[in-house]
Amino acid sequence: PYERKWWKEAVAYQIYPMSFCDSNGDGIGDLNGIYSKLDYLKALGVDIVWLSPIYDSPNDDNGYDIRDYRKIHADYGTMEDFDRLLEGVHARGMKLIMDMVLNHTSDEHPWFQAALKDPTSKYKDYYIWRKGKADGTPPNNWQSFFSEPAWNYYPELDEWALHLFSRKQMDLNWENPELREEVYDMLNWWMDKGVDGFRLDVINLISKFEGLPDGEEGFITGIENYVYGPHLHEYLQELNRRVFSLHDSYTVGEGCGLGAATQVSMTLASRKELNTTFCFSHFDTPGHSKYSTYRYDLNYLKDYIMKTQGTQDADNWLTLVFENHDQPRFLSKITREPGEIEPAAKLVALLEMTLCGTTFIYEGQELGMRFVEFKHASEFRDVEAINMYKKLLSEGKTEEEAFRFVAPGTRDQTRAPMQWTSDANGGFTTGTPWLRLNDNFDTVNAADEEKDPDSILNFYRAAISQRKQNKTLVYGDFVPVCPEQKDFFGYTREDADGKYYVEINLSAHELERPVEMNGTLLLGSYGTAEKALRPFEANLYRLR
Ligand code: TEU
Ligand code: CA
Repeated sequence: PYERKWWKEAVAYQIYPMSFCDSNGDGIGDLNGIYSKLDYLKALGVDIVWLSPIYDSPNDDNGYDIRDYRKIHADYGTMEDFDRLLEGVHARGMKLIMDMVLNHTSDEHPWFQAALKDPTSKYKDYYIWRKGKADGTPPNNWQSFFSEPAWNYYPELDEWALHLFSRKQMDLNWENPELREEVYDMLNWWMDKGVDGFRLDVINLISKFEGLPDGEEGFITGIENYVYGPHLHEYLQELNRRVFSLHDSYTVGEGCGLGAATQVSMTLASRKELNTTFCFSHFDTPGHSKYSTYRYDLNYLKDYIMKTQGTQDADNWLTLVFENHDQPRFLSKITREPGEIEPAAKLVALLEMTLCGTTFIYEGQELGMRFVEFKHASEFRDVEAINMYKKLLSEGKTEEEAFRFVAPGTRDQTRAPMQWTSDANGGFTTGTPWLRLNDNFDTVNAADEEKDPDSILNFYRAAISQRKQNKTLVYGDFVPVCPEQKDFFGYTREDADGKYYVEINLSAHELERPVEMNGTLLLGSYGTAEKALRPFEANLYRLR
C-alpha cells in the first residue's frame, strides 16, 4: 500500500569527510578525495551520498559547529570542488544530501560575534540568553550532552548563553522569525545549487519549553525540556512549506533522545514535515550504553524490528541504520571473535537489505571495519570523549580508569580513517592522518576485499543488488516466521511481484531450522544452505 518514491528505495551512504579520503597529503580527508571514490560508491550500489558537515568551522565538534553555512571548510576544498563533486554524483545517477546543523552555530559565527559586540543588534535574539540566578549561578541546572553545564557566561553582557553541546556550539533561538527566515534562505540557497536534501542534526531539539525550567537531576539534566518542545511541529511544517516542498527533496531528521513513537509524528506524510527520521534505540541493548563492552544479543534487534517493521503505512516511512559517526562499530558489539566477525557482518548486511525502510550504511561498514584498540587518552580527538574523560578525572577516577571507560565509546571509534589498501596509512593519506587508523588495515581494506569474492564488501554489493532487483524487499509485506523461536529470525516479504524468505541464526552456535521453506537460495552468508544453520548464518530465498 506504499506510494513508491526514489528515497524510499534508496541505499544511502554516510561519509565523514575528515576521514574518508585525503587527496592532497595533509592527513585530512577532502572533497576531491571523495570525488576520486565516486565509482567505488556506485559499484557498491549507493543511491544517496550523505556528507557530514563540510562548511567552514573551527572544528570544535568537527564541523557540527558551523561558522559559515555558505562556505566550504578550507581543509575540504573550495566551492568549485564542491560543485564538481555534486556534478560527479549526479552524473553517476546518485543523489547528494547535506548535513544541516540548525539547532546551533559556532560561537565564531558572525551572528554570535555581532551579538557579543552589540547587544542591541538584531543578532542578540538569534540566540538564547538569560540572566543568571541571584547567587551568580547559571539560569538553570541544564547539563550539556558533553559533560558540562549548558551555559556560557559573558561578562561584557553579564548574561549567559545556552549551549546544549560543546561550549563553542551556541543554541539558536527558533522562536525568532527573523532567524527562521535566515535559515530558510540558506537552505534554499543550497537546494538551488542542486543538492537533493538534508540530514537534519538534532532537529527535534530546536523548540525549548517556555521559561527553560530546571530539569530532573540525571545524566543529561534538563533534556526533558527540549527533546520534543511545544513548537517543534510548527517549525517542521514551516521548514517543509518554505524549503523542502519547493524541491524534489529528501529529508531525514536525527531524533536525538526520542522514542520511535514521537519520531513517527515528525514523519507522517500527511503532516508535511520530514520524510524520515533516525531512531537509534536498537544501537545498544537495555542497561548498556555506547561505552559498555558486551556481546549484543541479536534477539533484542529481532524484537525491535518486529515492533517497528509493522508501523509503516502509506503515511509513514522508516530508516534502517546500524552505524554512524557518533557510535562505535555495531559489528564489534555483536562479536570480536575473529571467526565470527565475517558471518556477523554479512548477517547485518542481509538483514538491512531485506527490510522495509530507507537503508543507511556508514563509511567502512561495508568493509567490516571494526573496534579500534586505542592506547592512550592522548589519541582522542572527539570533544564528547575528551570532556567525558576530564569529567571522570574530576570525579576522582584514575587516568587508567577514565581511559578504559571512554575508549570503547569515544566517537573516534568510527572516525578512524577509511581503510582503502594495505599500504601505509591504509591508503587514506600519503601524509600523517589527523586521527590514527585501526591497526588491521593490512587485512581489512577495500582493495583486498574487491579481489576476494567471499569478502564482506562483495557480500554488501550482492545484498544491495538483490534489493535493487527485487523491490518486494523494499515495499513487500513483512510477516515473521516462527517468531517465538529464540535465536532464530525468519520473515517473509511479499507483494504482487513475488514472495521472499529470510532465515537468520542470531546466535554464535549451530541452530536447527524450525521450518523448511522450499525456495531458491538467492544469497547466503556462507554461500550455501545446509541441514542446520551455522553461527550467524543468514539466507535469502525466493519463494515465488
Ligand atoms: O548528534 C547528537 C547526538 O545525539 C550525539 O551527540 C549523541 O547523543 C552522542 O554522541 C551519543 O553519545 C549530533 C551529531 O551527530 C553529533 O556528531 C554532534 O556532536 C551533535 O549532534 C551536535 O551537533
Ligand atoms: Ca586533504
